[in-house]
Amino acid sequence: MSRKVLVTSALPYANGNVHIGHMAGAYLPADIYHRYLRLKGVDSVYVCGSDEHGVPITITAEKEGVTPADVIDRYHAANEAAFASADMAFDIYGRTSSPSHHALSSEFFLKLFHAGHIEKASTEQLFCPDCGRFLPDRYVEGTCPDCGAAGARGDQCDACGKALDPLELVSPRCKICGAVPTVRSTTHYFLKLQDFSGRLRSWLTAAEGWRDSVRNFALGWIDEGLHERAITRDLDWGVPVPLDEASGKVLYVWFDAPIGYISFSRQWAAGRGLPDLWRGYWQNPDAEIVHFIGKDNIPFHAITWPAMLMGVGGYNLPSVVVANEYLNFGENKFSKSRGNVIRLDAFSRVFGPDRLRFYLAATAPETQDSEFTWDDFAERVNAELVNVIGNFIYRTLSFASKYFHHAVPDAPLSAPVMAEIAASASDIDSLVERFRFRQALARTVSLARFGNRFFDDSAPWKSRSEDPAAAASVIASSIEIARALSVLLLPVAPSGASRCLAMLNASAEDRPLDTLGLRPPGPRPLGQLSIPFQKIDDAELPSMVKDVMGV
Ligand code: B3M
Ligand code: ZN
Repeated sequence: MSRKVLVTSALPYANGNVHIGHMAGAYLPADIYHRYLRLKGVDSVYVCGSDEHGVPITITAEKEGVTPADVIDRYHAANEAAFASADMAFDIYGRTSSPSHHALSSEFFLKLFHAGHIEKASTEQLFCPDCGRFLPDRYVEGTCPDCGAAGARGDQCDACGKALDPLELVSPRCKICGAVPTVRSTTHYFLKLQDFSGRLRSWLTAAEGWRDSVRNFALGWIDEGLHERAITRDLDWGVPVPLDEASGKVLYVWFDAPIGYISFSRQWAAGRGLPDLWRGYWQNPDAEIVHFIGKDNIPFHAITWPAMLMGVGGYNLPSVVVANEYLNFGENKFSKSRGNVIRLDAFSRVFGPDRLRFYLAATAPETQDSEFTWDDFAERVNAELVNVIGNFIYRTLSFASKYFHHAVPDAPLSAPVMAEIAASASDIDSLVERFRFRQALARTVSLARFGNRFFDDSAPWKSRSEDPAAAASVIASSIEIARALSVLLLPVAPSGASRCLAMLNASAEDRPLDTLGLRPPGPRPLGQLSIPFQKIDDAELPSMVKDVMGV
């Protein structure tokens, strides 16, 4: 049976446009991984969709004077389209407002409730006297009790990453009207995370393939002592708590959102007319679940969500939670209020998906934050994607076209070249399987550099007349490098890489990774040639940047 993997990316809130910081963190790495697995013949399914509940949605609706339904409809459609423009290969892009998601979320709540992992308790909560309502999560802001940063939200401090309860904030203020809240009591339902401390610890300790930073962060949480967390809210937007006694309360968005990974998988299966297909990923113990997230979501994916799965039973636990650091804009965070957010749709429209994907993969914030600058973007794309990779492929193919009848010459392949291709493919495989996409891409670029050196050193333009058989072998071997580069680049820059394969008259089907360095040479005719990756013209860059930032 072939290996089965379910890849997910964090579900973006449908309350704003996705930007390239999101793309670099939780989306592009997952898409590269999923596409790579498919090339390898692994049965990979990629699930994502909109997170449509919670305070982020209701606050946006209030700010804009529209309903939450208006907000989610608008941004769900916008984000799905933006991802498509960036060549994201989701198998499904679902919505947590869907009835089947609500149903599964209620089922999860009831199972945990009846198993005794959820308890009801009365609790103190911040209440805004001016707005006349409770202030959950982001409805309140104040100073972080831990690190002292201003502007910490009721649910989390962005500065130190600490998850918070609104009551812990120093000098809290109502986010909507600025009033100083009072404390009132209300009833809520609490998930008893402490029930799972032991199992979480042994699961985290035994899990393979995790980055130390992620594992240690989660283990640190457990060491501090897990306690019950409120999983309901006094809001009128969300999944209603499925108990008569709890009318007017909804499930906390972080309770229902991760259930979306399963409910969307079920929707995907149903959409394919095979309603049980999802079970092969979620209920077959040999399958792998790989969650890609930004680092601010670690507690929810490495503690709360697995605890929920343990409590409900019958589902696979995540195999790996891959959390990335942040991509910053120069030295600053991408931030809407600072006006430096680079929207994904605008970027893809102006520069095309390949250049964005290549650059974000080449500078991926895997082990530390990385910086985006426009100059570095243009320089890196021109130097590596265009001049090293694109140029090698194009010079090889145009030589074959001109001097070898527009075909792959039927000549023996160079043994050192084949060995280098095989070594690159195997290095890249182990890097991708350890989620080191940045190094994997660097290895691809180094194969192209090797190709250029081989071409230069072998000087086929000389041997063409002096020793045609030698020239034929150089070109046939170079074409094998070009084919390997095109295949290895498919997960990163799918549009351009597919064009390269078309020029090579080769196909990406049939587990092409297995054939790298193995396929016997032609004679095969070539396809129509064109420049695979266009250069970014220095003179045009400023107006292109303006175009991207102007939306
Ligand atoms: N929507 C948070 C975020 O977008 C949240 C992720 C949910 S993943 C289940 O950062
Ligand atoms: Zn208020």
